This record gives sequence, structure tokens and C-alpha cells, in this order.
Amino acid sequence: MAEVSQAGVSDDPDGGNAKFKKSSHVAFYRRQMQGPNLQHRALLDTLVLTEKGAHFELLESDKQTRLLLSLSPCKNDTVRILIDELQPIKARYRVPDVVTAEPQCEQLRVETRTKNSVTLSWPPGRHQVRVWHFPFQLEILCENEVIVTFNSKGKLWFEAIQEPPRVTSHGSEQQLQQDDTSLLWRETFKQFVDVKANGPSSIGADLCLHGFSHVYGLPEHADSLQLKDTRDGEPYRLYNLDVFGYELYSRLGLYGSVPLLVAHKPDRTLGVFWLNASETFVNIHYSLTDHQAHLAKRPRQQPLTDVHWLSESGVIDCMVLLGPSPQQLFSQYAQLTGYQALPPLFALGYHQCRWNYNDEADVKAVDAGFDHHNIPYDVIWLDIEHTDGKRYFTWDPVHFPEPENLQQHLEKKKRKLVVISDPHIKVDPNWSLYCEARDGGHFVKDREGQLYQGSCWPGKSSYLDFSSPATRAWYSRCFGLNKYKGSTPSLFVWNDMNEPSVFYGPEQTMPKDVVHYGGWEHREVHNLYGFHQHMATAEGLITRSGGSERPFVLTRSFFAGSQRLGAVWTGDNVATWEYLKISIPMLLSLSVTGIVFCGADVGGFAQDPGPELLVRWYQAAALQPFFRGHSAKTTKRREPWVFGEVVTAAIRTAIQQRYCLLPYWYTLFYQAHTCGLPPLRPLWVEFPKEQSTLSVDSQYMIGRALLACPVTEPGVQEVEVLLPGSDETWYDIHSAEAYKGGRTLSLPVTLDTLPVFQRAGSVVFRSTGSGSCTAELQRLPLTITVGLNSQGAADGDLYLDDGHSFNYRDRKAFCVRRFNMLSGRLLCRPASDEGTFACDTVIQSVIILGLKLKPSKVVVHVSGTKDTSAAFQYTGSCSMLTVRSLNLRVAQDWDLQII
Ligand code: NBV
Repeated sequence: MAEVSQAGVSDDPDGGNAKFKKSSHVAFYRRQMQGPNLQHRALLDTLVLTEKGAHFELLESDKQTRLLLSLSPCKNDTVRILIDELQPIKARYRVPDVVTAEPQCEQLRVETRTKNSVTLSWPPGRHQVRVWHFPFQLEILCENEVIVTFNSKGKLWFEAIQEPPRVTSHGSEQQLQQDDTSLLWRETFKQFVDVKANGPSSIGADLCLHGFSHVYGLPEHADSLQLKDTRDGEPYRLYNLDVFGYELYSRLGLYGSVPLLVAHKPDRTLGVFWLNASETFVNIHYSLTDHQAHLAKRPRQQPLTDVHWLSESGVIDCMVLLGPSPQQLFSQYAQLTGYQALPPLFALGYHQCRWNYNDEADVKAVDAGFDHHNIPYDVIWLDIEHTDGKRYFTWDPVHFPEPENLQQHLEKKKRKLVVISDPHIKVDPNWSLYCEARDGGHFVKDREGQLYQGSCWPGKSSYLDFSSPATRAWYSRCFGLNKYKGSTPSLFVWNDMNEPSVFYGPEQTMPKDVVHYGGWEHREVHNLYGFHQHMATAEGLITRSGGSERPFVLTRSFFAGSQRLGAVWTGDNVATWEYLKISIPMLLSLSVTGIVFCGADVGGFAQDPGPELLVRWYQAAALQPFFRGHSAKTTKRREPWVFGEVVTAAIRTAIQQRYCLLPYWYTLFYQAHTCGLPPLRPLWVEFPKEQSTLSVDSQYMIGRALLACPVTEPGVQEVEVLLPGSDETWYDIHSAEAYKGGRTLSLPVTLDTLPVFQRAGSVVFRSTGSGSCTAELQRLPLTITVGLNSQGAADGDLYLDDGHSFNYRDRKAFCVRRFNMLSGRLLCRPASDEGTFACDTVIQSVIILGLKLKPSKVVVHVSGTKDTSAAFQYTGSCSMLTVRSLNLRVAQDWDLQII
């Protein structure tokens, strides 16, 4: 990687990241942006109603391309718009494995027909689609209001696959270059030539989102949460790339892609999901129109957002998710692409990683360091150097001669080991795993049908073809305990470099004309590569346990649906304040697009953080889903205790507080797993009607109860925090002081603190201690904090299971308990009839915030026993009641009455 320096920028003389393309380098983007709008008409007479919806033919005037438009309205308020060639000479690629189940479609019925339009509705009277003959447009209406117009700007683009041009017998490279038509069949970037087997086959379409002026999503970019108007620069690019020390506030596509755009206005949240895995660009234009105002004879202007999607190949498969609430939108998206996998509890603990821990003694010393400094942690990680010459599934015989012993040493303390497994395989005919993969046909080929060879950590490498189900099955088997020598059930996995990263390849990735399973070119499947590796790895870990244990796999590259497979991190960031700051919008963007188990390298991967930055990073990341310290090879060691006691103490506090809050986090993950709700939420998700929240991306909600505002600047003594909701009350979790919402508050902070508030009306669950790892934590009693609202009410759920197996799913071995406070009585009851879990967990203390008067008595009522009085303490200055030594079983029904 000659052109990459540890400084986080490329050494390229052009400056910036010139090894990566701008949109102007990309031929299909230029063709669509510079070409005239194509004129399409919908042939309304061709309408056919089917059980799954309706289809029409579309005709493009110039080339007379005939397209088939299929419309499928689905039960969960989503509409699928699919456009393919009517009679293709060759099938076009359709993305497999992402949509989990064919959505249940509803029947459409014709409501009205005019000469120029047909209006169809489902369920009758509620939603409509109106198809206009010429110019072709498709409107989606909810309760008679147009919400979305497809092809509003006439950008529909569909390049039909043609026969390749005939090359004359004396056709030379030079002639091909000069010939306009041939240029469409090959494209050059720097020294790289891309030969396109199908020629030009790009697609595009625009959608107008009426009434919306805020859109989000489309990860992964190092940019703000609210997507920007792209008229002032580059479009958002979705093309998975390995971008070391990525540039900030850039629209270059990073390691993974989720082609889901989320739009929000006070009365509706809407999603547009563009299911395409080839290189994709998205342009966003925000504007105001007085068209509707004019029609309604209202002088007010209406905002709107035009979204233009452009992809290199495939079909147009566009799903519009109608919400209307943020919660419904998340659920619609999860029904389509799957729910977050429920992680094993240990995965929510703290992870300690470094490139590299040098040898077994080093690992044991770091592990002991955590105990010595009384800092909880669950997992220690090994990077590429643990292998024998970068051959994944092997161990360096000198530095890691006894891997099983090492894992047993950790397992005695209930801690785990994670090892890296990259997708490139060293070309080594003397290595059995390489030979098996080669002989089994598991590698991608070049366009001549030879094994493709690229370069990566091991030197000359072949790349596994994860798009092939047989290759995935083979790869999964490689994780079998008998096959993966030196592995034990407490070893888990990390997939890196799976964009895929290919040194010296175009944009440091795989050439687009490499050939995959089924003869598909890499260009079709590029953005799926990491997703499919992640899938095979997670499957391998499940199979290894006979199907009983939940896997944990972290991936760098991802696509829509990766949430079903594990966790994602934001790649090679840098140890500066700016990267700490950007991690928040990056994680929020992932969260609103379903990838909810996400995190950024704590401390910054490249370069060395100063102690203050390191502390602030730990504090922020302790309040984010995936929590891992990681650092690059050439950086100084930075385990939590290397900067002296003041820093160690601050980091210890942050990690311990994370562990204490794990009962709450685990419940949030259960909700993500069952409802699609992200644990990390932009403020607007919880306060959808509040304009002031729409652009906020420096603070966020953890579930519905906690608001966090990490400190992301040096030397800060006071932080401005937006407390949303003029009818809300917020309790400072450190002082228990109550603040009215609907304002910005200046809150003093020390190096040990950052602003976190509990929302009135909620209940938060904490463990009474942090233990040394999550397994120990599970045995500790809980404290619940009830934040009363102005009606003296609050509620919250707590989820419990064994923390590691699939018994919660297969045997319904779990319980969800609801804690509800009203009229001075706190009830602990089952949240539903589902699930039984024999658990001894007890609630030791109850803290009630916002109790205006000192009670005279607290009575405990446990069904089947005599009422007892509990001792309590009341702090009038912050209206806080504390009841200790309760020891009430969570699994039992009980009440606490405040008299
Ligand atoms: O495997 C080495 C690193 C890894 O530590 C990091 O987390 C990945 O994002 N890997 C990238 C490859 C080299 C980066 C310069």
C-alpha cells in the first residue's frame, strides 16, 4: 500500500484521495447526467391486475425500449416499484438474499381511469397509486394526498442490454478506443481498463418527496446525519471501498452501503429503498414549491426533496415505505430486510483490540491488566499477525503456539477471543485450505476464465466467491471446531478487508469485470461482497455449535440486511477530535438504516490520541452500541491504564457505567431484534414533531429513556445541550436534578462527566455493580430508576434470557417484565404472556425521581405474601426517593406503594 500513509491522507500528488473516483470519472454517471431526459409513456391499455399487484408496459420514445413496470402494494404499507426490460436478450441481475421474505402483497383495484391516467387503490380508499400515461409518472397518495412522485423530473433511465458491437477483423486496441460505441463497452480509470461484458446497462430514476425538507440514511459516508443538497458538490456515492483515514465531510462511499433513504417531516417518516448492489450515486435537491400552495389557494410554500438514484446495472427495484411514524418505518424496513440479530450479551461489553497483540504472553498480560485495574471487559482481539503468514484459520507457530490454552485461560474468566478472517486467501499450493478452495471452484475468475489473483496482506492472493451458496457453505465449514485447528467455542470472528480490498486494484478494490458465480460480473455484486462473507461466517459459527449458540461476527463491509448477521464498525478513523465528532452522525446514519449494532474504533485507529481525547472517546463510545478500543500497528500502546491514574480512573468509570447500564442496552437490542427499533436514535425519532431536533447530530437518544451529549471538543467546561419537548422533563443522571424541556441548557462538565439525561415518564435498569465481565454482571442485582412525568407516571420494560443461546427463540426461554408507575404505585408485571425464564435476578433498589412530597410509608406487596414496609430515604432538594435492600425477584409480580 505504497500510497497510503498513517497520516490518514493519501500520498498521491493530486492531493486528497485521488486514488478514488469522483462522479465525473464514472461513465454511466456522465451519460445519465449529461444525456437528455428520455421520454417514457405508460401504455395504460396494457394494465394487468394480478394477485401481487399490477403491471404495465412502458415505452421509451427514442430507442423504442419496452419496459415492464410492476407495482406491488404490500400489507405493511410499502409499495414496490420494479422496472425491467420487457424482453431482455439476457437476464439482468436481481439482488438475492437481502429481502428476507417476499412481502405479502395486497390486491389493487382500479378506482378511476381517465384518458391520461389510471388510479389504483389498496386497501380501498386508503392508499392509491396513480399512473400517468405521458409523460410517465407514478404518484403514491395516502388519504388523497400525493406523498411521492416517481419520475417527477423525468429522469427515468434504462439502458437495455444489447449485443456487443462487432470488432472488425483488423480491430486493434487503438481503434476500439476511438470508436464511440466501443467506448461504451470499456472504461479506463488511471491504468485500469474495465471491459464490460454487457456494455452500457445503467439505470436511474428520480422521486419527488412532497412536503419533506430533511432526508437521512444512505451510509456509509463520513458526513452529517442530515443529507446535504448535492448541487454544491459531489453526489452521495454507494460503492464499498477501503478508505484508510477517510476524508471528513465527504460523499465518497466508504466500506459499506445501505441504499435506504429516510425522509422525515412532523407528520410522516418515509423510506425509499433502492435495492441495487452495483455502483450507485444519489443526488439530493431540497427546494420549495408553491405549486401545491397555488392549487390550494394558499400563499404558503411547500418544501420538497428530489432524490435521483443512478446505478451502473441491474434493474430498478424501488420500495417506498410509507411509515407514517418513525417506529412504523423501522418495522417496515425490518420486515423487508430482517431484524438485528440478538447479540450474545458479551458482545455488548467492552472489547479490547490492537493491531496486534504480539504473542500469547502479551494477551495474558493485557487481560490481567484489566483485572489489576478493576476495569471490566469481555473480549480481547487478535489482528492479522496472529496467523501463520496471513493464512487465515492458522496460527503463528512462534507467537501463538498454544491457542487453545490461551482461549481456555480467558474462558476461565468467562472472556472471549476474537480473531480476524479476511476474504483473500494466500496463493500457496502447499496450503491445504488454498488447494481446497481452488479445487472446489471457490475463487472468483478473471474475464478470461482464469483464477483471478490480486494482492493483499499475504502477497499474491485469490478471493473467495461469497456470492456462491456452495462457497459460503464451504467457508462456513472452515469454522468447524475440528477443521479450524486451535479454535474453541469461545473464539469469535472479525471480517476485515471485505469491500473487497485489493492492493493495486482500481480504487483499491476488485476490477468490475472479474467473474462470479452464475457468470455475473463483479460490477453487479460489488456492494454485496462483504455482506455475503459476513453471512457465511455467522452461519459457520452457528453450525459449529450445532445451532445452539448465537454467533458474534464483526464486519467492515456491509449492505442492507447485514443487521441479521452481527455488528459493523466504521473502519480506519484517526485519533483526532474531528473523527470523534463525526462518529456520532456516522453511527446514527447506520442506525436509521437498520445497521444498529455499530461502533467506531475508540481512540481512533491511526495516530496517537492524547489522554483527554482518549477519555472523551471512551465516554462517548460507552454510550454507543458496539464498544471496542482499537489501534493501528505503528501507534503507541494505549490500554486504559497507560496514561496514569487520572486517565485510568476516568476510563474505568466510563466502562463500569457501560456495564451497569447493560440490562437496559440488552433490552434495547431485544427491541431491535423484535421491532426493528434502533437502540441509538436521532432526537427526531423520539420527538418527531419538533423542528429543532431535525438537524441535531451531536446528541442522541439511547432508547426512549436516555439522552446523551458526548463531549467532542478539547478543554470543555460547559456543554450546550438541547432538551427537546416543552412539555417534557429531563433528569440529569448525575445530580438527579430536573430540567424542563424545550430549551438549550448549558451544563458544566468535568473530565469525568458528560451530559446524560433521563426522560420523565421512563424507567431505566442498571446493574448494582459492573463485575469483571458480562457473565459476572448477570448474577448481580439490579437498581431501577423511575423518572416520573407531570402525571406522576412512568414505565419501561426489561428483557432477560441466558445471554448466549438460541433458547430464547427455540424454547421461548426469556421474559419481558413491565415496570409501571401510576398513582403512587409501582407495579412489576409480565409485559406479555410470551416466554418463561427461570431467573433469580432481583431488584435491589428503586430510585424514584420527581416525587414532589416526602412519603410517609413505602409498602411492598408480593403476591401470596404479607405486605411489608420498606425503609427509604428522601432527598427533598432533588425530589428523589431511594428504597434499598428490596431484593424483589424480577420474575415475580409485586407492587411498591408510596404512601
Ligand atoms: O488488519 C489490519 C487492519 C485492522 O486493524 C483495521 O481495523 C482494519 O480496518 N486492517 C484494516 C488492514 C490495514 C489498515 C491500514
